[in-house]
Amino acid sequence: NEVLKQEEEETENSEGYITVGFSQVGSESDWRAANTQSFLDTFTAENGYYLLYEDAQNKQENQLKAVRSFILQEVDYILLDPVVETGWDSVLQEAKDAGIPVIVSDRKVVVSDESLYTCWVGSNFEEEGRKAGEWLANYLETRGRSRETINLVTLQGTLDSSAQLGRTEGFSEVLALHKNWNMLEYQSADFTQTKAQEVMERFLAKYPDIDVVICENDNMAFGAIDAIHEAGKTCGPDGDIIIISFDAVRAAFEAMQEGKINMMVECNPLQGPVVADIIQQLERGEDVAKVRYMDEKYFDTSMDLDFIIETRTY
Ligand code: GZL
Ligand code: ZN
Repeated sequence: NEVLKQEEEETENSEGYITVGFSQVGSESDWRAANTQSFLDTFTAENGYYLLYEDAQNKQENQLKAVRSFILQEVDYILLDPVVETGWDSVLQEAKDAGIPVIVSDRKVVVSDESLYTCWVGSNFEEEGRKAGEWLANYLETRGRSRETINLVTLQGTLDSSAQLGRTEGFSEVLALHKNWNMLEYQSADFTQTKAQEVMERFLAKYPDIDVVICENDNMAFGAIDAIHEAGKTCGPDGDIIIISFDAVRAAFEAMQEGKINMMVECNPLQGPVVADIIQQLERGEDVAKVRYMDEKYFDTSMDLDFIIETRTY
């Protein structure tokens, strides 16, 4: 049956394309749009790929269906951006049994057996959270506020997503070092602007003195800013409330230039080329690293934002 296998492989790739089944979280944010575009721009026919793309609309059950359909279609690779970290063991076992490598990108899976996926490419979310905390400590220090009681609230992303877990955890490590920082409340706004505006309205009604809002993505920062303005307060470097955000999409740069956001931690969405590089390595029969971090930095109003914006593609 060696001959049969050989023929099967040839027919599978007879048209010469590498078929990739991509199960994407959804289309909940500007970051997500840039992330999806990066894959659509990379996995093209002229680059030798046939991409099957499924938007799960933020629901894990849609992702399980998509992965199972990719298995039935006998794709060469499955690319999964998991909306939440758990609940993947059985479907990944099915992919493994079908001999289809699974590459995880952006958010992570937590599985009983690490061999259920080939590798993960994404951001170091804990580091992103720490960067935000360290920046805040420095910012308050330079403004002579390191002894003042600082009241904070956090707008969390989709609960149990790696971005939410890591950013909350990373920031809390720095929070623990500052006895005068008082985290009033955490609440998820699911990475969306609409939900964030509602949650922030509730925070503003409940807490008369909020000094800092930690927004676990830019779209939630936009919602928080709208709520703050509606409450007759101001935010940003010259405002009452410090806004810290994550992603650093173009619209957030614009909000920062308008003086509404103090600092944002970049989360690099351009994972298409990185995943393609991994697939090429696998095609050559090479081993790939289990974990691969994206390069990313942070931005604040002390930087030359006009120049930085010129250099960015999203
Ligand atoms: C982060 C990604 C998050 C973004 C949000 O890598 O998973 O999901 O920060 C997006 O904008 O919704
Ligand atoms: Zn205060």
